[in-house]
Amino acid sequence: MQADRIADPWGARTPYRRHGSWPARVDTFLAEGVEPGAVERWVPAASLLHSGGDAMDIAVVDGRMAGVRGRAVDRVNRGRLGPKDLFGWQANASQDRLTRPLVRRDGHLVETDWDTAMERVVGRTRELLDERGPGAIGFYTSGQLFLEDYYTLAVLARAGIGTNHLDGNTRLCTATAAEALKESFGCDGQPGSFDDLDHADVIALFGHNMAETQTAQWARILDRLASVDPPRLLCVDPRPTQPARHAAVHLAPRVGTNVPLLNALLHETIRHDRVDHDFVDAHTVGFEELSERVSSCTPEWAADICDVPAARISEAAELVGTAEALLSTVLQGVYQAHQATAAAVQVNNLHLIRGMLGRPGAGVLQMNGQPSAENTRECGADGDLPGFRNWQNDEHIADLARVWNVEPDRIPHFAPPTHAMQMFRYAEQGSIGMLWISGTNPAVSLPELARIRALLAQDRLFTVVQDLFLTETARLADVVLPAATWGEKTGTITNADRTVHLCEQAVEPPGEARPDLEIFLDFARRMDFRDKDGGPLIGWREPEEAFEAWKRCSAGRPCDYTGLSYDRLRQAGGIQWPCTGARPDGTPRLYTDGITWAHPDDCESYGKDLETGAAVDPVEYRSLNPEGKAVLKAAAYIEPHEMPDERYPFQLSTGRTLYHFHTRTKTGRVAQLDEAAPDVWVEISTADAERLGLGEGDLVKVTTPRGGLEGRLRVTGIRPGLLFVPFHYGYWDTKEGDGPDRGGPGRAANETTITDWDPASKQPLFKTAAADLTLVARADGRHAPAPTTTASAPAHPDAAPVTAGGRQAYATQNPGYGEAPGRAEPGGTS
Ligand SMILES: Nc1nc2c(c(=O)[nH]1)N[C@H]1C(S)=C(S)[C@@H](COP(=O)(O)OP(=O)(O)OC[C@H]3O[C@@H](n4cnc5c(=O)[nH]c(N)nc54)[C@H](O)[C@@H]3O)O[C@H]1N2
Ligand SMILES: Nc1nc2c(c(=O)[nH]1)N[C@H]1C(S)=C(S)[C@@H](COP(=O)(O)OP(=O)(O)OC[C@H]3O[C@@H](n4cnc5c(=O)[nH]c(N)nc54)[C@H](O)[C@@H]3O)O[C@H]1N2
Ligand SMILES: [Mo]
Repeated sequence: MQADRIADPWGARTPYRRHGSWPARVDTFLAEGVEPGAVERWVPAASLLHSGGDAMDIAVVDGRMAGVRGRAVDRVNRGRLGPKDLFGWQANASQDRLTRPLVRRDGHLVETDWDTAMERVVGRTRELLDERGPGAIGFYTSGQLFLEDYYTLAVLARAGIGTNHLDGNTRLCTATAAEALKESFGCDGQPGSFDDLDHADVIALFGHNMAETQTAQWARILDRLASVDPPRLLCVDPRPTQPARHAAVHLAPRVGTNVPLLNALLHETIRHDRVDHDFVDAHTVGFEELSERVSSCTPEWAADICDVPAARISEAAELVGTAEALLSTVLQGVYQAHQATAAAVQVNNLHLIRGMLGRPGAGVLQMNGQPSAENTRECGADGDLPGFRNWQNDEHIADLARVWNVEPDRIPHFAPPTHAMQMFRYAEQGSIGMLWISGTNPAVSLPELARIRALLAQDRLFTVVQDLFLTETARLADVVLPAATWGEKTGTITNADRTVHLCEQAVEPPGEARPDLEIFLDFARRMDFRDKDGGPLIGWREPEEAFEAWKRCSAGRPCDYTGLSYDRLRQAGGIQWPCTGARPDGTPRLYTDGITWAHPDDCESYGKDLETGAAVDPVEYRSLNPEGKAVLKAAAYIEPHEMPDERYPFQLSTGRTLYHFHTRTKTGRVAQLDEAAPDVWVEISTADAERLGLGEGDLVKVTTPRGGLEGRLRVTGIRPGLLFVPFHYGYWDTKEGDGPDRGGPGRAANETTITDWDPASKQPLFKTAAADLTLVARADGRHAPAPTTTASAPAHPDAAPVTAGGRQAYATQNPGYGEAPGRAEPGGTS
């Protein structure tokens, strides 16, 4: 069966009942003119364009990628692929891929060979180490490389260079997920499983537009909704997302007010005594204080702050309070909003007091966003130590030093690992003299872009950028290293429910582009990093050897990989960690039998004060939680730092659309996806548009104290008082490669966002700011370049043409194939 998968992003329904198994449906897209029979090889991989880990096979014809097919036997997606995955791979073959290293000479980036480029990097590293020490060097990496890349980077940065300045763009993405898990459970690690979607009777989505950002899992929910015993949904989102449209209760709070809303849900749960007291007594500390702190947080109190009717809050409380099996998911509407960690922790609290944890259907998904954000965290390529080790615990440092065969004091642990926002501050001030950026485009994705551009452009800062394309960031670099990517290199990625997939190399990278692992290993070799016995610090050369090295580092920690191997992953497909000799099939859910990693000797973190971010000291933690139970941590509401006023009367939020990925370096180069959402737009509510006499397609300017952007207006069912802008559109045209698309800076959402972050997780606030809106020019028959299939659907259906992809977006869907999950032959039909 063929379908236009731009017009129908979630594809055909395959309904199934609660506790049933999700039927397979194999989605396939082959390039124009490629017949299924012509495919020479199907090479296994998993999605690199979101955190779902959707399993897929890459079609190879004549040594080139020719299409993709979902893998029916994999439990994560049962063959389904969303539009980004069906079409996004085509970007790999873009004409403007970087194929040779570049170095800056007389102000210009010019092509060179690898030796010259790497010697320049090594030369500058040595100079800075000699003159100023390891603290002058920083690494800013990604959530889109492979586990093997991150682990290697973590070893070379922390024990090779000896710097504390290593973080990922995961800081912008899942730092709050990690922090909330540490606060509640003492340790990172996703409690739930996607399989809980099959068993839950109530699913609550907090600030998570799953329909657009995890399309396969949303298809799973749609399939359950289409059956006779559908789950009931609670959706908390100020926009009319698809989940909101399907929800039994939709709350559209004022942005930045998740904490009071959740406190009211906790209040109601306790008031009606919908509490699992046995669970609370056995597995938690802090219940009395939590009860006390939320005792005044009535629905009426929250209604005022959140600007939603008290009656709706009571309905929501009833929904979550009476669920038999409650599954909650949390994402950027919480993590990037005001009081991020405090709010995410209240979701954990709701589950803990209701005993909704560790059994089918009852679980929390503190979601990830990026495909390998989980690996960045577990490998310690972010502001954590490898294997979720605790930087404040000397035993953990000694253990890591043993794994790496170095002296413990070689591993910086005098202070918490530096977070990305602080690293950019150090680069601005000059104390960081070299910044090596891999797999991320901060000149579009960090807040307050005018500042970021200025600091990256400084002469005194030596910047290395490792990417596929000459991005906005690469253009400001001193050395640009051309990387190979997904499909061109081998390695593993771990999705948001701890499922590890192997992605195998399908084709050769273009020109002289090299896998990230090779680049890091080349640097380590040239730097000649040694262990304490004079042997090489990093003894591996191949991805599989790096994976084996990581297994040794993960042994005995929560993210234990010792039962996994490339062969095992080839045979079985995705497996959820921890996976050990004793548990060779992996672990669907954590905390099935009590809380396991919160003991003072084991925990990754002793926690932080949610208001100030101050670290709890070990002695205090030990006395509070001697037995290592889950910690119920209360939080009071604090007003957002930037509230609307006369000058900036709107609230402004930013985020995603279904068809694009981040700064569009891939999706902007693919016709099907680009055409579905070709340029930035601004969403406004019907009430505000009417009040201001504005309409669909009007060109408007959005201004904040940091800067402004222009885009066409889309009038939607978004909550009044709020504007929404997608953050995908940088100031360089991805299609041309060498020229500003529409006159340079002026369309990126981050021109307007604020340099401010959550005190506990240090995640920047992309979702809560105050803004002004002015008319630039009337629509004159034009409409906003925004999709109609998603949260950006116009309030009046006729306001804009319906989003469709036409023939070029036709993909096959084969329902019913491969009913039982089993061995992962790169399977499916054509
Ligand atoms: N299509 C697509 N999919 C992606 C990505 C992509 O770029 N494109 N990126 C991946 C990555 S890295 C990530 S992190 C995820 C992000 O996935 P999501 O978090 O689902 O996406 P966002 O659009 O950032 O934000 C989700 C919602 O938060 C709501 N929101 C804003 N402020 C508030 C608030 O104060 N409270 C509440 N409750 N909600 C609020 C917004 O209205 C928005 O609909 O998506 C992943 N998947
Ligand atoms: N205003 C606003 N800003 C946001 C957000 C928001 O919601 N609103 N969301 C934030 C979030 S959650 C995220 S995750 C970030 C994402 O922000 P970024 O990570 O900066 O965005 P990407 O476009 O994904 O950048 C990834 C880069 O890596 C390159 N790349 C891809 N694959 C490979 C590879 O295999 N190797 C190498 N070396 N490079 C590769 C791509 O070409 C691209 O340039 O944005 C954050 N910024
Ligand atoms: Mo993200």
